[in-house]
Amino acid sequence: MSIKPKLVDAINEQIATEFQSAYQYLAMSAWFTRSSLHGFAHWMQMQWQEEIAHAMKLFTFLHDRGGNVVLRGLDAPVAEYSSPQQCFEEVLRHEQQVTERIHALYELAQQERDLALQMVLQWYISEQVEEEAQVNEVLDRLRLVGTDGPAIFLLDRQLGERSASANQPQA
Ligand code: OFO
Repeated sequence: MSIKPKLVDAINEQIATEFQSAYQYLAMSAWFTRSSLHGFAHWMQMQWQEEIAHAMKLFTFLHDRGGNVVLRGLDAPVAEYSSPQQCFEEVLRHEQQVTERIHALYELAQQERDLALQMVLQWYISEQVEEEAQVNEVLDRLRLVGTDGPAIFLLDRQLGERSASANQPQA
């Protein structure tokens, strides 16, 4: 069943959102590297890779359905943060917005009775639950340690051990 133009547009929009997320996390990774927090920088690079995989899953889906992938321009990401905590507050705010967008896209897929798109988006809905939970966990720890240098250093080492999530799509 061919995909409706309205859905093609909305999926292209979501592909851009995922690439924008990737771009933002890469900028955050650069900021952490400049701040000599290499574990945080690694965490952000893992996040960057995940976002690319999220974009590519929809990219492939749209092609499989006979829709045209049209890539959009990205905004320059924010490059400076006042602290690791402020940076992660931004990550949480961003992921909450992405969750809202995924939910809106799912509702559109329901209205347009596109079952295949709904199936694909169910994966994104549960992925967003995982993403927000991961970010909240780091943020809770950052709020707890405040500006305590040794505790931040310990957290940096822990975040440096992050490996790729088993729940990622094959791009
Ligand atoms: Fe693609 O999950 Fe974050 O943005």
